[in-house]
Amino acid sequence: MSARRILLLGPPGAGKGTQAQRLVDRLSIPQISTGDMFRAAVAAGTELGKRLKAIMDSGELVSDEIVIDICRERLTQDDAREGFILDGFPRTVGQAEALDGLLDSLGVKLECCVALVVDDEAIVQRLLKRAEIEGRSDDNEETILNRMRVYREQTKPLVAYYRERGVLVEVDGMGGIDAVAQGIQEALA
Ligand code: B4P
Repeated sequence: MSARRILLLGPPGAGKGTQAQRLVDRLSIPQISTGDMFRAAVAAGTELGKRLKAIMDSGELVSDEIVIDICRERLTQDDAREGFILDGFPRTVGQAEALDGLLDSLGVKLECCVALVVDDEAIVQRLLKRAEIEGRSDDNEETILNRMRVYREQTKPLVAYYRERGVLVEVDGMGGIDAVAQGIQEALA
């Protein structure tokens, strides 16, 4: 049986969004992507969206307060009751602690944290390629390097955080999309 309360962790461009979509198709549980939620707010042109765009274009992180509020609301919706794939959240220890409290209050536990392991060089190449295809405004070299620095300083400590809680599985993210999906399937089994 596969785990159904899942967190995908990894640097920008590791394949979190790509693999989350595969899991949605396979497990029929929702993907909760903070990046997608923020891009939707930017596209809607709200005041919050304007603030988020400036932060995302610089490669910095949105404040824990905003992120936690949005995720609390999303995780308490009906479709997340039987499972979820967290993609891009949590990204700081503060967010991880808030998630623990939220899941406790819902009477559930995170079952598996899949950490995708990818070389820095591959990340830059993937994101520059995506820039050509999708034109995302945060996929330029300067912002990518800042996102990688922010990842090392603020998000990478979560690998140890989830290892200590006994739910971490590292998966090689360097293969093709199908090979990585297979590695994740085995990790969740
Ligand atoms: P995200 O949208 O999460 O940006 P990302 O890290 O680039 O996405 P992802 O890692 O999912 O990309 P993927 O590998 O799928 O966040 C954007 C911004 O939002 C952040 O910088 C931050 O400002 C803000 N934010 C989001 N969450 C936050 C939080 N919790 N707290 C604070 N701020 C937050 O795709 C990368 C590319 O690689 C794709 O083109 C894909 O096709 C390709 N690819 C994937 N797998 C591959 C493979 N195996 N081989 C070759 N190419 C592959």
